[in-house]
Amino acid sequence: MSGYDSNNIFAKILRGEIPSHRVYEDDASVAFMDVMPQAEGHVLVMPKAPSRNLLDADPATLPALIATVQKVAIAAKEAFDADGVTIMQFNEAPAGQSVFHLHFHVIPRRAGVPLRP
Ligand code: D5M
Repeated sequence: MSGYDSNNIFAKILRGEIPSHRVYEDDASVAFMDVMPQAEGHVLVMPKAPSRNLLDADPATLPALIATVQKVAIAAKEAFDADGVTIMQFNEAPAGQSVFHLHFHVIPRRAGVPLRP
């Protein structure tokens, strides 16, 4: 499967057509709270550019995007007084992707607290 469907839910969030709780935004990326958090403070980071997933992304856009992931991870760890941060990213449905606009999960972790399924 390949290609980009501009009706995906994150594209609608980017266009402001559906609400989201944005916690960070710059010229190239947006971070917003996950509505099905696997731990307290679960944030999603996505590029504004229309990429289906990492396999589909323009490599030139990735340094800025991963820098945003790092910035959000540091802020989330601090804000939620976490002991660590899990970063997850899925490509295509068999690998766990359910929304087909590139995004990274940024999940603050507390010692001894497993992720919610
Ligand atoms: O994960 C897609 C993630 O997107 C999953 O954790 C739920 C989350 N999600 C779905 N709809 C919304 C809205 N409307 N706002 C915020 N978060 C949302 P994947 O990596 O594709 O498996």
